[in-house]
Amino acid sequence: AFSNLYGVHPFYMCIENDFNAHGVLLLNSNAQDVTLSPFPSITFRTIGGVLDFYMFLGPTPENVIQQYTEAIGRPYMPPYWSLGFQLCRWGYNSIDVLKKTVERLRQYDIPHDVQYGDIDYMERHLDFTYDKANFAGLPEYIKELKNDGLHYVIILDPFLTKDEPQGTYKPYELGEELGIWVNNSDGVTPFVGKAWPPGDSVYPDYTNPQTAEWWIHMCTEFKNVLDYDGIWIDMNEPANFHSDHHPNCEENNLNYPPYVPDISGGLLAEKTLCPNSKTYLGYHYDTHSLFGWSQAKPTFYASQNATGKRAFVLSRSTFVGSGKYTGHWLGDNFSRWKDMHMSIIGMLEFNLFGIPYIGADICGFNEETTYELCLRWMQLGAFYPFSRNHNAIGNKEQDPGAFGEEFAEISRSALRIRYLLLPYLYTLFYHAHVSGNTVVRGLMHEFTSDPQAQEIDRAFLWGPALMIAPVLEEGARSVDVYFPEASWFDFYTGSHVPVSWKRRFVDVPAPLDIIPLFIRGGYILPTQFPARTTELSRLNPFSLIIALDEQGEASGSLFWDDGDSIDSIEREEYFYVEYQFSNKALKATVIKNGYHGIATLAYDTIQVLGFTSKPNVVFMNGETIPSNRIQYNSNGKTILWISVPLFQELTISFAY
Ligand SMILES: *[C@@H]1O[C@H](CO)[C@@H](O)[C@H](O)[C@H]1NC(C)=O
Ligand SMILES: *[C@@H]1O[C@H](CO)[C@@H](O)[C@H](O)[C@H]1NC(C)=O
Ligand SMILES: CC(=O)N[C@H]1CO[C@H](CO)[C@@H](O)[C@@H]1O
Repeated sequence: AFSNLYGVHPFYMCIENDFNAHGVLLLNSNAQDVTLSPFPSITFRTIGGVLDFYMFLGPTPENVIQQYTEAIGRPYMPPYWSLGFQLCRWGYNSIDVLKKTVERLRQYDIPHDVQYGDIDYMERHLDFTYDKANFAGLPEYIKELKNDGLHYVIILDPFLTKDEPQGTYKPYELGEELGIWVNNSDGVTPFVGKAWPPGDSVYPDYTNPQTAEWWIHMCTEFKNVLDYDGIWIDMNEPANFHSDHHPNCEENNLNYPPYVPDISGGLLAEKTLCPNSKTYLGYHYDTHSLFGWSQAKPTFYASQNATGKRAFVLSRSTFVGSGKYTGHWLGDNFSRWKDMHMSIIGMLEFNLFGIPYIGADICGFNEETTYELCLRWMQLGAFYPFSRNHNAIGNKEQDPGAFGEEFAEISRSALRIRYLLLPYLYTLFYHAHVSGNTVVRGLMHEFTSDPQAQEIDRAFLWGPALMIAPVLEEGARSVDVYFPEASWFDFYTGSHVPVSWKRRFVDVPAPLDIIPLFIRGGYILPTQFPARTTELSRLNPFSLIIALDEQGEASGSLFWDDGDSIDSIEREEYFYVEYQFSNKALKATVIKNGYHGIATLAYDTIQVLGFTSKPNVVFMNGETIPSNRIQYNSNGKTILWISVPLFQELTISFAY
């Protein structure tokens, strides 16, 4: 039942009985089993390499991940556009279908920032080509999308056919000349496998620095053909359609070791290369699990060098430290309710692994989805850090424009909540990048000593402050939500949830058009009015949602920059403001004012959740706010309409 997936992360975090957390890494890339038993105990059983253990002492779960990512590399800062909604499918099969799909999202005004091409955009599945018959006009269409504020991501596979007529396929011929393929055990002839392209394929050995140069060169050259913004690297486990039945894989201890960990198919070579093939760093036996990792870094620089902008890389295979260069999606899942639930667990895991840019294929990849599953998945997926609807070839369409008016409307409203909250999400990525925090986290990170919270895998948090409790069952119109010890506010109404709900599971209504969301008292969330793309939403006014805790206090921060230039943090070209609410007053303190684009941005509303009565007077920077600009609702939600530049220091006090 348990077998290998796409990557290896020999790391765990443990919360002890005294609620102190620690983490352990076994930095080892060989094939391995990890077994848990109820003693409690954990057993690593690896068939090679060094027993290189690292301990991270916490004591909190967030401390463990900060320490772990300090050791392995902190996550990269994603471009702002890559936090927008993304659409893909394998098997548009023609540019007309692609255009129609994009057009219906536009018709329904569904937020849409990124469009993908899967392998069917290529000519006969050859990397660095596009299908000039079925996708005639693709380069021009990509320009059109970009003019409309969208971004375009291409897929590239890590295998190249060696069987094209001589003189017609440069990527292979140049690589052959450079001698950069993974070789057979003789160290001179390339290992040959079978993958998507016609004929047989060779595999670039990304552990070789020369391969990295070749790859960056090919990607940069291809940018002149398709004006892409990011690169999606698939099949980099690496995948081979042949298994052991092929000529290679001689009988020896590397190919057939005395012990084989629990691998699907029971062979190390199953659907991949022979373990005794040679890479620059050593035998594939030792480097297999590093293939995707070694490809991520040169792809990061390829994306950066080709576009001149912040890199965007999405990799299927990952290893310890991959998060410095790439995001990840959870792979080829199925359109099943169970897989939707599992995606929350996968998302929480990859946040522990230092890869917070994570999500699953919304609506499911394999098999046919259904209206209700896909709709509930659009709602959940609106809260994946990486939010992409993706479908497999041959399945009926499942983009949010494909199911008619009601579906489109509900998807649109979930995505508009995402877009509203993007400044908060982007700020969480800033904290992940500079301090190593998780972006999405389990309730146990914030409520560590609550045994119930440790068990929750059906709800999750964005940072410390937003709880997402999706519907994960067919036909359900309510969700059993656990409320740990804190003040919680209903996101939609701003009402305080009853004190009696604390430390209890409560059945919360969730009609088809609602995903239950709760804001935690004690936090200030920066928001921005949504739009169809982030290019447009980034121009809109900002707001603050101030959710008070029991002491009437709250805090938060906002990170902002141009969203897509390289190393804006390292070059100090950013804006950072901290918010503090106490003694009935908000104070915004600008810590860093290094981004010139901040000048045109302003706050237009401030919302305070949790006042028990209407304030008599409100002062902003010493001046009285006219009473027609203050609205107090009986549920305690207070709204102020203001107009203040973002860069200005701000003090707003409420008098009774
Ligand atoms: C693979 O073979 C080529 C010659 O075909 C050679 O130049 C290269 O160094 C070899 N690489 C490895 C890692 O064996
Ligand atoms: C291009 O890639 C190389 C790595 O090969 C990197 O050192 C360099 O900084 C990159 N240049 C730009 C402009 O991104
Ligand atoms: C085959 C496969 O990759 N299945 C994955 C589908 O998605 C779930 C959750 O996202 C994973 O747990 C499965 O491994």
